[in-house]
Amino acid sequence: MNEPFPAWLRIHHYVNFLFITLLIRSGIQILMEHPRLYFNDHCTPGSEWLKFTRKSVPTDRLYTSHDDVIATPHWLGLPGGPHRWFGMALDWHFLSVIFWIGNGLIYVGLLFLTGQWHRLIPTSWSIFPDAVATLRDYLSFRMPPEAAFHPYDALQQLAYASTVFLVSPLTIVTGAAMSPALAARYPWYSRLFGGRQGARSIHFLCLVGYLVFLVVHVTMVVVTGFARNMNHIVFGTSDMDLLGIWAGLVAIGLILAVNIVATRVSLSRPRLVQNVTGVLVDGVTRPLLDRMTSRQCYTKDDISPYFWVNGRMPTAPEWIGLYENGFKDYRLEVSGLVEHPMQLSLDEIKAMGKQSQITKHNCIQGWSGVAEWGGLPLDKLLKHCRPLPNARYVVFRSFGEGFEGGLYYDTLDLTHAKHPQTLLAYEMNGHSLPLAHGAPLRLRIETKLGFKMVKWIKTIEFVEDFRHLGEGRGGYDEDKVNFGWYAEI
Ligand SMILES: Nc1nc2c(c(=O)[nH]1)N[C@H]1C(S)=C(S)[C@@H](COP(=O)(O)O)O[C@H]1N2
Ligand SMILES: [Mo]
Repeated sequence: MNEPFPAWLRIHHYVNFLFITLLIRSGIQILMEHPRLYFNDHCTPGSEWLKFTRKSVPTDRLYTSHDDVIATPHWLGLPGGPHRWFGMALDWHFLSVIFWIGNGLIYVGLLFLTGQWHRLIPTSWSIFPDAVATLRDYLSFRMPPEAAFHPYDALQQLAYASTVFLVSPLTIVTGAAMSPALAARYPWYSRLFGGRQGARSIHFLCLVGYLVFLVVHVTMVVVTGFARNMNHIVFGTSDMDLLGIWAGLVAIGLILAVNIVATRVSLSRPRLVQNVTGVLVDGVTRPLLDRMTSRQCYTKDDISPYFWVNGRMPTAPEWIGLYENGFKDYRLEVSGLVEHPMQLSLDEIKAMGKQSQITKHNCIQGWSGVAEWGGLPLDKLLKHCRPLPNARYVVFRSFGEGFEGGLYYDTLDLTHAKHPQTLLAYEMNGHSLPLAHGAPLRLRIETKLGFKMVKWIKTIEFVEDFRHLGEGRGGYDEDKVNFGWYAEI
């Protein structure tokens, strides 16, 4: 009756715990980038169902989502720290999730191949009344005799089964629903969870579920025959000696050590971590997401009453002079590897064409918002300026600086530049682009995260490679905050 745990299951258990710790720590840091949770995709301040900040959003001055960030301590976040380290938290989250899912699939596969599923999956409805009875015992602090735990009691079986077969899949599918590429291509998918914010909130509730599970699980392991339980999960024996406890503590120590090293290496060698995680994460996500085109067509009723702003307003006298004159003297410079370099006024850009679309904006920090954007499809501009055969990327440079100093820029490949919903937007919700949202011209790329959409565009340049620009990562936030260039998750 007290069947030992097979070796694969014991190994899986600790590998799983390692990745869960990495996921929880990086996840908390990601959450703190926009410490508000909603069940609506407008993210209007005040409509949160839960917030982790005391700050309220002022209405008398510009308040950006960058101002809302809460820095996480290094022991809590992975790697922790202010916004500057946020990209690294995403790197760890996505890297860990690949291994966590891989480990989970092996586990579930072996569970069914070896018949071990009998431990977890209830086979009789009596599980529910039995679980209630067990719960009543616990609540009255009556410990059942130790033998009652082998095999699992009803409550334990329900807790394990629901964590493995309900909470974990739900965490995965809601995580995926936050991908801007997936949500742009299949808007119905994120609607299943009540939109991006519903998915984000459920993803958070799953985190709470894991934390509760962890606390109860560890407590029960300790109070219901610690020595035997530890021998059981570490060595697969039912011995009563202390060896299992010590070996288990060593395993937990190793997991702690990996966490410490991961934090330290991230802070001291960020580029190294960015390169290694980038290869793996892009390798898995790019084939899935990079070919997706946006199929969004929201209606006027979907437009958000409030739309968060991000980025630092340009302070360059050149831009200030332009806006004081209603952007009449604005000239967009189109240069680089093109047959026809151009200098375009706003009127000329408008005369080249206009497309309107109502789409959802997804900021990497977590918030979203729906707006109607009007502008020139970038593809049309390409037909006029005619990129040369060796042109592979388009560089968008802003009048404005980023939060770490230095001009904001980003790059896009020609395929995405030609996407049907890629726009040089000069209107938002039927009016000319508001100053804070990027006047006179901003980019809209509807399958990617917000940071790719350069605001206050000054120049467009076609290049063969972007490694000679900035710090060589293809964009300001890629250079400074370690964001991934593809920006599709
Ligand atoms: N020039 C410039 N463009 C920028 C940014 C910035 O800091 N500077 N922030 C980006 C980010 S992170 C987001 S989410 C969007 C926000 O657009 P919004 O302010 O119109 O909501 O702009 C993007 N474009
Ligand atoms: Mo963003």
